[in-house]
Amino acid sequence: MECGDFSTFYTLMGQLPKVKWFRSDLYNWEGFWHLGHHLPGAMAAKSNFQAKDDDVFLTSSIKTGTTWLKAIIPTIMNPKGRKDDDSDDPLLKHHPNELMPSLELGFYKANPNPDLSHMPSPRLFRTHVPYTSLPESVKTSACKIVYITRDPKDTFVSSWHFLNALIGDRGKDPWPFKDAYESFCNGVHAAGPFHDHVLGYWRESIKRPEKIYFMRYEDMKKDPMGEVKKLACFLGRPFEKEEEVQKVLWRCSLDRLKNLEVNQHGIDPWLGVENKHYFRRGIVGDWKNHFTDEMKGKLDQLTAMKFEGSGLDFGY
Ligand code: PAP
Repeated sequence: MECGDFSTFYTLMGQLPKVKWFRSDLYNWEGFWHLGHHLPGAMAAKSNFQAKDDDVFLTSSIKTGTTWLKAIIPTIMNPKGRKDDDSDDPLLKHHPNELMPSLELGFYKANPNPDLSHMPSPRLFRTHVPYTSLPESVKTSACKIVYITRDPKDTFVSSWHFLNALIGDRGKDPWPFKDAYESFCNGVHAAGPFHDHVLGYWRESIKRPEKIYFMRYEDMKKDPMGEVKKLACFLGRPFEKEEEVQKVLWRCSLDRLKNLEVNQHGIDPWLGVENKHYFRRGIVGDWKNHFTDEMKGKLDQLTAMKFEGSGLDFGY
């Protein structure tokens, strides 16, 4: 179905199950929860977006380290991204969100049928929609998909901080941690249920490894050189020298990005979110500063149950 205006999608959205997620509404579309202001764009993209064979898609649930890859993938794809001269590095002037624009939060948010013909190839996009809700041509064309995930405990903590930072900007009280945690464990979370999101891409990546490259934030933190080399090979842009890998990693490092003027003071034009909120601690195990033993046990148990037999785990 190709649709020329948003009314069809708003009508459909109005018929979907809806719950409160702190101060926002989430709608259940195709088995996953979506924020109301993201969903019509996701529906429009599913109906109208046409993938090209050389497109690259970065996919993830929220707060799994996507911003790191939003910087790394464009830098790998940019012929100048691994060269010594940093003066024309796009990251100096653009938040990583701009280098891999979102389908549902960007192009298709304002226009259900945007003209993307001006985009140079290879086009780089990102999306938080689950595998099942991707536009059909993304699944069937030869375009490549990179998926990144993260230990659900750290993912949850990161998203809790992010939401509170947005609310804090407006001088409101934070979301009680326990309430947010219960909601996450119940699968009620933007782009949730988290585990189902991960499993959708994981299973497809096993079936079609040449199509979907599955990454873990923890692996990136442990062996960034090794992980980025593998990623570059998957993208068809292998590195020739170790220094090139180091250059890409340095350009995309949290410390560098966090301190760039554009990221300290800029605002995401599509989301109205301050760029600085995408860069926080960037560590593995931040959950230890927030979880009780009981919380850890319950979420680990849920993860083990959900992932049982899939071959996937986060090494608790
Ligand atoms: P998104 O879903 O809004 O795109 P996403 O980038 O996936 O957010 O997640 C943000 C997390 O990635 C933050 O983690 P934290 O809250 O635990 O600190 C953020 O700090 C981390 N992050 C952002 N950029 C980088 C980077 N260059 N290197 C490592 N981690 C990063």
